[in-house]
Amino acid sequence: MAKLELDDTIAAIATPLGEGGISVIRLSGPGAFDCLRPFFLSTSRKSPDTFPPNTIHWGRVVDSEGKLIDQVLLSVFRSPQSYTGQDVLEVSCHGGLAVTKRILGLFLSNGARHAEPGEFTRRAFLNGKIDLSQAEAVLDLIHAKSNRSLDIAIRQLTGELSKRFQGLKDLILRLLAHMEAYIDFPDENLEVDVSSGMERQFSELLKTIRALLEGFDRNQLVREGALVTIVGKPNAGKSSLFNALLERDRALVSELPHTTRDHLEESLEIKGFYVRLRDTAGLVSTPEQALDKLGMDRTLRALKESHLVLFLTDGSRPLDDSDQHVFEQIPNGKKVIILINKSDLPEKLERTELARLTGRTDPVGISTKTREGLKEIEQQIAAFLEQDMAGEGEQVTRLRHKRALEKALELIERAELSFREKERFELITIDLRAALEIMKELTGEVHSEELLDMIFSEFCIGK
Ligand SMILES: Nc1nc2c(ncn2[C@@H]2O[C@H](COP(=O)(O)OP(=O)(O)O)[C@@H](O)[C@H]2O)c(=O)[nH]1
Ligand SMILES: [Mg+2]
Repeated sequence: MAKLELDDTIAAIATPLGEGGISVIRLSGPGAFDCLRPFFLSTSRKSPDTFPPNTIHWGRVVDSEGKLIDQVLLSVFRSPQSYTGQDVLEVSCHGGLAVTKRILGLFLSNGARHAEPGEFTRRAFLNGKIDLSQAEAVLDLIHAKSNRSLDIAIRQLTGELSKRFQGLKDLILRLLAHMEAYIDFPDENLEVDVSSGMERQFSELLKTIRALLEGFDRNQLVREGALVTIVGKPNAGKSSLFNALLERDRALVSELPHTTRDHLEESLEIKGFYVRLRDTAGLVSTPEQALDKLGMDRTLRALKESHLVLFLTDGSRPLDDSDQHVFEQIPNGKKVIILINKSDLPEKLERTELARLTGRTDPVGISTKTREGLKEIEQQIAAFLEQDMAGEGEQVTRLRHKRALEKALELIERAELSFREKERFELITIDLRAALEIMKELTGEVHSEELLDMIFSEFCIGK
C-alpha cells in the first residue's frame, strides 16, 4: 500500500453493500465539509459549515445539476472529537445499492479519495484516538461470532489490554532505571536489599508475561471456535448426534454403515461459545474400500486437530473391538467426553467394560431419538471450554501479541539469567532495552508502515 497521508479526505460506504433500512457514507479529513457542501441542502437552509459538532441534520442530497437523489440525515463530528480525530461527516441515506453509490460518487468527484480498508480506524490510531491493540479490537468486535469473543473484544476496545501492556512496559522501564542507577557499581559492592529488590522485579516481570501468554491459547479457542469431533464405530449414531446438536438435518443419516465418508463441519453456539462441530466417518480396523480409507485418514486428522472429542458408543449393543479400535485412535492427552447412545433401547453395553476401555466412570447416557442427555452434553462442552478459557491474561487474542510477548519473554529470561550469574549490568540492560522496544511495538508507540498495512488490510472498507 502506498504511504497513506492524513491530510487528504477519504470517503467510503460504511455499511454492507446491499438493500437495507439505511446505509451510511462516511467522510473523514480536513476537506470533509468541502466535499459535501455542494450536494447537501439542509431543511433549515443553513450551510453545513455552521452546524455544531455532534449534531444531526435532516436534508436532501442533490447532484451537481440540482437533481434530488435522496432524503438523508447528516451527522456532524468535528476534529478532534470524532472517531478518526478529524472532521467526520456521515450521511445516512435509504439503504440501497444505487443510492449509496451515487452519493459516494458525488463525494469522490469533489475531492475525496476512496478509503482503503480500515483507513478510518488507521487514522484514529495515527491521531492517537486509540492504540494499536484497540484498533485490533475493533476488528475482533466486527468479526466476533459468539458472545464470548464479543466480550473479549469489547474489553480490549475499552483499553484493558492496552493497560496490561502498558503495565508490563512500566515494569521493564522501572527495572531498567533501577539497574542503570547502579551501572557504575561493581557487583560485589551492591547492597543486599538492592540486589533482592531487582530479583523481585525480575520475577514479577516474568510472571506477568507468562500469564499473558497463557491466555493466548485459551483465546484462540474463543475467536476461532473450538473444534469438537464426534467419533465412534459405524452406526453408533454419530451423524444423528451431529444433527441433533445442530437441531437440523445437515448430515446424512442411514441404516447402512459407512454412510458418512467425509467429515462434515458446522458451526454452532453453545452457551455463548463458538463451537465447530465435526461429524466423522467410522473408524474401522480394516477398511474395505479405498473411500473408507480416505474417510478414515480425514477422521484421524480431525481427531488430531480437535480441542475436544465426543466418543460415542452404541448402548444397544455390547462393546466390541470396533469400539476399542476407535478409542485407541484418539491421541493421548485429548479431552474426551464419553457417550452411550440409544438409551431409548434396552442397554446391552457393559458399563464396567466401557470403564476399563476408557479409564472413565462418567459416561453420559443419551438418545438422539428422544433427545435425552443432549442438554448434558452441551453443559459438559461448555464446562470444558469455560475451564480452558478462564484465568489471567485472557485478553491476548492475536498472533502478533503472542509473538511479541514470546520475544520479550526470551530477552527477559536471558537478562534474568545474566543477573543471577552476576554479569555486568551494562550487558543485562541491553536485553531489557530490547524487550522495552518490543513492548513499544506491541502498543504501537513505535510502528512501521508495513505493520500498519498488515493490521489494517484485514479490515473492511469504511471501517
Ligand atoms: N433407537 C435409536 N436409534 C438411533 C439413535 N441414534 C441413531 N440411531 C440409529 O442408528 C443408525 C445409525 O445412525 P447414524 O447416525 O447414521 O450412525 P453413524 O454411522 O455413527 O453416523 C440409524 O438407523 C439411526 O436412526 C438413538 O438414539 N436411538
Ligand atoms: Mg455417519
